[in-house]
Amino acid sequence: MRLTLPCAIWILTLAGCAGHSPPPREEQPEFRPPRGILEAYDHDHDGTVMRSEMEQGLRADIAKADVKHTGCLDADEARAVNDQRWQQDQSTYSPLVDFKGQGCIDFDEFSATARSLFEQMDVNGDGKVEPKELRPQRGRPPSRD
Ligand SMILES: [Ca+2]
Repeated sequence: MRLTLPCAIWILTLAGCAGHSPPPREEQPEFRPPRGILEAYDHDHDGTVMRSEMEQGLRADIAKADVKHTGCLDADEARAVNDQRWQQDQSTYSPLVDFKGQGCIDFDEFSATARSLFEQMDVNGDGKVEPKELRPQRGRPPSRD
């Protein structure tokens, strides 16, 4: 593919800008990876989070939040959980979302964030997130074996 003239000019313009130093960045809040969400479910503190461990923890958490014992968090209950999450850690804050649109937060919706994080971090797919998966070394992806 040949470069068209406007495209070539655009590339030259970009190259010309590359010599300038970027403006100083504003102070960023400390970034904490969301692995803390999973680590909270390491009930026996052995450094490895089993899927069953996480599911049990999620069950306990929703039971605690479900103060009206309906099995589905209404707006008040969901707000209480969201407020608490926000206060605990703003950098990993993930609000409960009624994505099924049923007017309350059921266990699937309640668990969605932790479950998807688990899927991402369980690199070798063995149903547990081990220390090497929680804290992979910089520049090296965790091995799959
Ligand atoms: Ca694993």
